[in-house]
Amino acid sequence: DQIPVRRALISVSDKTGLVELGRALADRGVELLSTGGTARALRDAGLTVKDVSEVTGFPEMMDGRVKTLHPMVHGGLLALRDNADHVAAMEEHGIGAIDLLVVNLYPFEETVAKGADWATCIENIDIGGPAMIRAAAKNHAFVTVVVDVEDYDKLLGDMDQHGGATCPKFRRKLAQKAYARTAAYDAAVSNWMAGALEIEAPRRRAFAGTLAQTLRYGENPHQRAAFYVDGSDRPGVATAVQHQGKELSYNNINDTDAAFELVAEFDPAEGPACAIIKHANPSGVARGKTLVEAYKAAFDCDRTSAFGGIVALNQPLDADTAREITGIFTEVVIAPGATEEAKEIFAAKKNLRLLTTEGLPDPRAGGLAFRQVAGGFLVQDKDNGFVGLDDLKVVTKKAPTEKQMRDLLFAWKVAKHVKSNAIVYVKDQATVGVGAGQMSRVDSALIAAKKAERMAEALGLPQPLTVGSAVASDAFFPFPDGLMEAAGAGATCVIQPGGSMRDDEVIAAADEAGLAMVFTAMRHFRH
Ligand code: 93A
Repeated sequence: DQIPVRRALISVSDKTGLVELGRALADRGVELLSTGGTARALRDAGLTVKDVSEVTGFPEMMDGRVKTLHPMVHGGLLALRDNADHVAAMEEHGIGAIDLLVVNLYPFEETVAKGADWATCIENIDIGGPAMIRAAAKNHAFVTVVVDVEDYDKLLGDMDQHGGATCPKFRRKLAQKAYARTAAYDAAVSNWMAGALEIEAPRRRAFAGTLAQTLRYGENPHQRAAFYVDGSDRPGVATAVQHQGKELSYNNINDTDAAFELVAEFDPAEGPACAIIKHANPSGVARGKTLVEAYKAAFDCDRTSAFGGIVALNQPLDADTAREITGIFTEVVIAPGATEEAKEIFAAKKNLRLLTTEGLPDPRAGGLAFRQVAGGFLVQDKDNGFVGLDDLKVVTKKAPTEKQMRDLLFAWKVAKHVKSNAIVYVKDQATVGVGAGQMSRVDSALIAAKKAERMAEALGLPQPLTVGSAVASDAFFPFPDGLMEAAGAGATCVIQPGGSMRDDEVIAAADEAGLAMVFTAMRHFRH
């Protein structure tokens, strides 16, 4: 049924559009009730408002912690207008019906994002607001509840369409949105506490996200999609500034994230690095003396796949690199900044998206990773595992040289970001073959080597760059066969977790082939 809006309670922290809404409601003959600050803002604009404290007969107290938590308010929101007992109770206690509730909550998420202290965050947990929202949403058969500034115009539109009343369908939609808001709000509180108390993924219990953007479509055009953000200020695709080009797609966001998280493994203090991503896997990753050299070396790993790829840099984009990147079709470039000259070079390429961030994400920072399955979703800690030189154990007769060690660690960092089974060949701080996502480790080794052969042909090299390379495997070699495949491609040293039942056989095979091999004792599955 259509319910006329005669009496509204407005209590908002974000006062955007408040005066316009108040005036529009007053023009439509709606009586306005408000809490302290909201009432003041409306009065300052010349509107007539009744204070909630006048309705409750209680002053706002305890620093505003108790202002609307009163039967005069909650009775007015919750009473069923078609229930004789409810109506009698209203009459007996002088409770007036509230037909419209407009609330937006204390800015808890923004307060946390600003890095406020514990006490300030606690004080910004809204109690009265969510209580009213939940009450009004439950009673949406009679009450209209608005929690989003964006819905003010829609509210007025619906009222105008129905002679000052709202229609049931609209109220139901608003009620659904209202519960989404209070659920996300409480999840944000719980998540903030979980973060501060360092509560690990399996004990989190609630997960927060806010709708940031509705996407044109999902992984495929027939799938609808949206981007939710968790409010963290981690540099990355969610917090980046887009300088040009059309809106990012679902796949763009996914790949840009993969690219930036990977390139962030390479400390910019140790020199420039570049990662090029296709379908969430790297087609090439390299360091260079200059950024443009890093880009070229990453590109040379697999020029075919780099077409239409996503480029991530660990240092601000400069003009030389910008010029080089525009040489082929690239979807997105993400970097911790860009020079004005670089931006100008990109400006000529209308379809190329440039994203810049404030710094790089910390690959060792904690966080959560989600995976959906039928009937639920899996949650785990982000893979922020790390192995350094001191963690490596040489298991073969031959030990890697210092130069080989550097390439092994490089390959290991990349392998962490390649879909399992991952085999990564590296030479001179650049990938020369990446084998991703195969069901058998042997096939990943084979594919990576094959791609290196093809690149050697394209570049006119006498032999594939896998000859004399370092090779990484994201998990142990269960049998010597995968290792032998890598040796056959010319790898001379190997990094892998170890821990297979047949480690002895694998080590013996490595010794026989004259390989140097190190164990990390940590694996990096990525399925
Ligand atoms: O501190 S509260 O949890 N206690 C309440 O009873 C209460 N009622 C409304 N916060 C409460 N509110 C919130 O006050 C609203 O959700 C809104 O965000 C804010 C509006 O305050 P003002 O009108 O004084 O600016």
